[in-house]
Amino acid sequence: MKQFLSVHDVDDVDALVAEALRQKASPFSSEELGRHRTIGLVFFNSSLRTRLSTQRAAQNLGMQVIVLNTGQDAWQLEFADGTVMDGGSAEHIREAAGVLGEYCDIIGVRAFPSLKDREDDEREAVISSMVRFSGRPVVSLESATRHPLQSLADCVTIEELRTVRRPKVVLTWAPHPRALPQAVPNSFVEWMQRREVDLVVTHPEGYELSPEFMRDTAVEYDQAAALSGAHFVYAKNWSSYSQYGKILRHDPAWMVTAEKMAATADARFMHCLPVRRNVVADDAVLDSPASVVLQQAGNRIWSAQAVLKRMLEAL
Ligand code: AN0
Ligand code: CP
Repeated sequence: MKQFLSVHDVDDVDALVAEALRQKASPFSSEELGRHRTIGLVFFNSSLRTRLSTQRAAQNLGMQVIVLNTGQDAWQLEFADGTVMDGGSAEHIREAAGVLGEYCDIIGVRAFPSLKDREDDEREAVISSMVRFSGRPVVSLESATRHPLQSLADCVTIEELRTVRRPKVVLTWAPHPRALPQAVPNSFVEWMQRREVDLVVTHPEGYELSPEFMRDTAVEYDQAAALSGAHFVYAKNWSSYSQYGKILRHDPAWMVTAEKMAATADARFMHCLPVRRNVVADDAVLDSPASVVLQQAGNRIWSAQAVLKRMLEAL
């Protein structure tokens, strides 16, 4: 695998899920593969799971890991070409990415959207500049529009826990006090489209995801109707795509509650984390045996390990 920016970089999703499960069963089976190889993880935004699970995955493969938190530690970067850099930015991405390419064999990047200018966010300036100017394979640690390592871990978790051949998977919008990206739901939808599941997305009007991601995925505006018969309930907030980056409502009626879970087909509760308790889902859901959020977070290691293994094999 030459890069991992979206599901479109994966030929065979089933095989990658199977690889992640093999890595989970035998974490150190490829510890020679990454010997004398270095991965650089570059964070433009906060992270707990992505940072630590990707480090664990790389270490299990025998790699060295270096981490750069650009916000606090590095020079402020310029992305636009042809600018006179007499403002706040001390370094251009052309040099910064090129330097990272000198130091690393593989580069991971996290860069959230501004949620201010849709076209600008969709250009994915940070991650595409890293691809262009580093000359190294790049793995997305969540870009402006996608979070593929999360979605792969979600596929692994559903594969482990499904009780029927073709489970009903419901992605439900949930309230949140801050404007969040569409990256997690976008990716979840495009990965689920490659799995044997019945996917339904439910959200209030105005929260329609981009048609580029949704394609022919079913939308049900009535949350109760969507949750009926669900085997997996995946909660996530996102800001509006049509009224780009806006919070249209805080409606607590969309929070996932134990009562709502009781009306499903004994569904498992999923969330990518971090989750705001009693806003997105109530304590009773998160503390119930139905919640698989920790298993899901644990699977971030094996997903990253499967991806890095494929990338190392292609070096
Ligand atoms: C981020 C988001 O919604 O994209 C990261 C989730 C993995 N969440 C927050 O900023 C709370
Ligand atoms: N789920 C996830 O990506 O978490 P972090 O933002 O903590 O990395």
